[in-house]
Amino acid sequence: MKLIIAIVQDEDSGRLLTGLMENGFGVTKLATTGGFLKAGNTTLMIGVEDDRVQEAIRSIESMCKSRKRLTTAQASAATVPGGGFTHFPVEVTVGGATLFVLSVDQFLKV
Ligand code: 2BA
Repeated sequence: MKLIIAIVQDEDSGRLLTGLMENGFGVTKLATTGGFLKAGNTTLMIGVEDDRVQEAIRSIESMCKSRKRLTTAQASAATVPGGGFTHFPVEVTVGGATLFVLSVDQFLKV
């Protein structure tokens, strides 16, 4: 068995959760925050039999879009005329999904 940890954007999470459940996958949803953007995202924990891992990954891939987000970066005193600090917008591309696939030693319900 494997545990897929999937970090997805909130906009994709509802449809993905429904799609995975309809296809017989067990899913736990966590509200999480990305370290870089410090914005909300969603982490799904999906316990999967080995022979269904690729199917789960394909589902995630098909339901998660990449999107552009604007954030701000700070320029240091050395690069700003007159010293001090300034902020300027930076565009980053987020997603579709960040996946970790872990081997599971034991899967128990007690
Ligand atoms: P965030 O950490 O909020 O990152 C959002 C997006 O910002 C990233 O999208 C990436 O495009 C950009 N980014 C992140 N760190 C950066 C940096 N040091 N410099 C420049 N740009 C940077 P994704 O790569 O699609 O990641 C989406 C979310 O997945 C992340 O949200 C984070 O919550 C998670 N994630 C990504 N890589 C991870 C890792 N190695 N370990 C744990 N979580 C990860």
